[in-house]
Amino acid sequence: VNVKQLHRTGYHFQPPKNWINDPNGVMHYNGIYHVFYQHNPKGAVWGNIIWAHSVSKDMVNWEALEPAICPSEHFDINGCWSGSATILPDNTPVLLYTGIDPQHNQVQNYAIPANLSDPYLRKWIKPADNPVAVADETMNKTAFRDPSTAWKIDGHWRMVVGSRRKNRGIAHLYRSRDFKKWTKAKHPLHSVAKTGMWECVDFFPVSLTGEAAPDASAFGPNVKHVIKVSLDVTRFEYYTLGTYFPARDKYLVDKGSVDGWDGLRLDYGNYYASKSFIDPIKNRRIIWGWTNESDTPQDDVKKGWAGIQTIPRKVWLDPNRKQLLLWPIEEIETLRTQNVKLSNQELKLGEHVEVKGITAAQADVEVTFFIPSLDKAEPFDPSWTNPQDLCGQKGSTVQGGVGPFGLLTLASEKLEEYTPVFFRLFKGQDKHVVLLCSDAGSSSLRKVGLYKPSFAGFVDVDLADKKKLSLRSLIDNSMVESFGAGGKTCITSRVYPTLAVFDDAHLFVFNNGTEKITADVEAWSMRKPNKMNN
Ligand code: DQQ
Repeated sequence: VNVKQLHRTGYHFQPPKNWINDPNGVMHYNGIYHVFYQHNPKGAVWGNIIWAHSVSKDMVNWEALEPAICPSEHFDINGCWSGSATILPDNTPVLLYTGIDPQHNQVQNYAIPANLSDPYLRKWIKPADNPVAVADETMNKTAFRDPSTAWKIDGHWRMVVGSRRKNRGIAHLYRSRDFKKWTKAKHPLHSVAKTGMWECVDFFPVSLTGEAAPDASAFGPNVKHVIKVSLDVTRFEYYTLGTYFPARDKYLVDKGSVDGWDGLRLDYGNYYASKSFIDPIKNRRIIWGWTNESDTPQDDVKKGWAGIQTIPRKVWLDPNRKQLLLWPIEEIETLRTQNVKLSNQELKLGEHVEVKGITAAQADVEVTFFIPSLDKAEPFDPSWTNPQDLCGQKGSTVQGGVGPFGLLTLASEKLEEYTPVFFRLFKGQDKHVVLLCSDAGSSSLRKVGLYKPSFAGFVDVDLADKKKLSLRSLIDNSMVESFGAGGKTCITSRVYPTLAVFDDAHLFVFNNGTEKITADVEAWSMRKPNKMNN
């Protein structure tokens, strides 16, 4: 095996080589899924940014096409940065993107397909009336980027562009009648003090009554709206739920939905610059996110590549109406091969039981943990407001009352290396508090040059009647994408084991709490897709 490729993923979206970051312009058009992405065609570090382009019929197998947008004009000569796709009512797609101009200012441009009868839309044209939006004197010209998908109400298109004024994060609102001439609205759609630059702002409605995606222009009593921002300062994504009033283009954040660094996240791990779109085929909204490397740029140069896209996730509103749910698209299950089941597996304090018979380095695992009693849960200290700190303090080897219990993914046989993904339960004021961790601390014997965070998030579940918790992890060589409680809390980790690679990787279920737990486990080997941009 090529040692350099030890940590390459088997079924996640990657080009054969070089750097990738944000997914761009994701869309479904005439039976084909398109993903564009930020790409350096010349190396494994960020730079020379273009829009690379791949197409798919199932979002599992991908065919790489020639780059869609590259620097060529005065309005994008220094880079073609992130943006979005909008499909116009006459069924023509338009891409909006940020160009870096000769002065290194950020301007907004559009591109249209050269030939609508090409099913793959290989070639894109940049019309001469670009740029369509530039920062005025009151705005920050080098912090003005990532135009959103546009939505249309009463004959007026709207889009948002991320920005900041000093340290205030802003989603500037633009309006247009013809999609070419855009005018900035007097008030931004939303802004929050002390959050810094807002990158890759996404704004979309979710249904109050089910999992189906409402039309991008929907508003009113049957929907809620989501604003998602990628915060440059923390490198995490946050969102709020709220109500959108199109008459004055006002977004009112729901009570209890926190704007900023303590707010809800799409993912509590290595996940950034996400972008969503409506899939009309299955009537769902799908979101893609970028997962960066957690090794050094020198490692990336040696590997020859850096960055992957997460498995696309379906996104909809939790019936509790307080948060979103995210779940890997069902198409990914077509890669499942050998399968094993453990039913009613008892897990006593200190036990770990191997899930044998699958390729543990490349697997999909679903577990339900049954908790007989919550009596032994440790008391929750209300000062524990940061889940990541809490996970750092109370790792998988720190014995608890109820939990820690969960999976040891990408584990070496004797547990010199493992990435635990686990729950720990606490007794809170009036409710139990559930913590989900994905802890890279023990993931690799390599001591220097790796970022090994103890990523974690709280899981908002009510354990009063059903004392069970579910966990799913998509394991892929250096990637562990986990979904707690049906997608309430998602955590993505990148890890670089030295022993737990290929056939030497193992998977265990474990419990390190005094309360005995039982688990139903189902796991599958995951095969490579037939086509991954090769
Ligand atoms: N990446 C792009 C920007 C965006 C940032 C540049 C987010 O457009 O703001 O590659 O990762």
